[in-house]
Amino acid sequence: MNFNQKLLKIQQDKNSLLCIGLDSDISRIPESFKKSENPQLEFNRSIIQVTHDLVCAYKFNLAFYEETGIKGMQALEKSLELIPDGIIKIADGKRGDIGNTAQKQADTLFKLFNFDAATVNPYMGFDAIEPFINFSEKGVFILCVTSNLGSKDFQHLSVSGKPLFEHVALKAKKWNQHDNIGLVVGATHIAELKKLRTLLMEMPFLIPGIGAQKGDLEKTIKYGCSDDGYNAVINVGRSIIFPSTSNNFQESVRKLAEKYLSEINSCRKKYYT
Ligand code: NUP
Repeated sequence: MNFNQKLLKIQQDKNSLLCIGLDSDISRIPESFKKSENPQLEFNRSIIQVTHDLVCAYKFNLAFYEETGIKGMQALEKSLELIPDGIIKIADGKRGDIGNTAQKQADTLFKLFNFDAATVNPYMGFDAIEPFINFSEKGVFILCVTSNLGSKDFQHLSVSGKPLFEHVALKAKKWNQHDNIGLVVGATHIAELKKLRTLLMEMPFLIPGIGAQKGDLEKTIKYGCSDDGYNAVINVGRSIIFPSTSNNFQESVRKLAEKYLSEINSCRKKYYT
């Protein structure tokens, strides 16, 4: 089964578009985990234990594991093993490079770590991401409109009458021969999200920017899903994994994940039935 079909099936089976971002920033991990041999791993374990039934995916931003060196790599490897089957594991490293290097990047994430999907940067063009796309059972999310302010510096520039991000989307459509390509579209850019969804009705969109970055969840669901109310992967990181109360950590994380899932699902009911 190719990646995009696999993702859709998981979303349908679990009735969830929620992706939790395991950006386990060592400087924000609660003190109670600091005593353990590998705080990032224990922190992730405790989140996965209480949220795995609620999510379609977990996304790991690799920077938070690179920062802690060998221990970070071990935390990454072991955290991935803790995730039950039927959940997509996304490596967010925004990869892409000349062919032989990109091949190493893809082999590392897909073969060594066994991630199901990765984010890639389209700036270097097709050959820089082709090694990722060639893994047809793995997903490749191409940066299209990013959630940050700087997205306007290049992504919105008009090129041959269209913004650059639209060219990226049209190329992604063309390159999607294996049905395993998706786009990254920030929840902080609703007009662009709406436009992209009309251009690419079936393609999965990985949508960060909800919670800490203050993207509008209702509009994200309204404009970000395909016709059937699926194919948006709604990433929430800090707003779930770092609860503001210091009471029972697992209980707080569970409540936050349930809150986001229920908000997502009530918006889906409103716009897609
Ligand atoms: O456009 C993007 N915006 C963004 O925030 C593309 C991303 N990959 N991200 C990532 O999503 C970001 O690096 C972080 O890992 C996550 C958002 O986390 P949070 O704001 O929910 O904590």
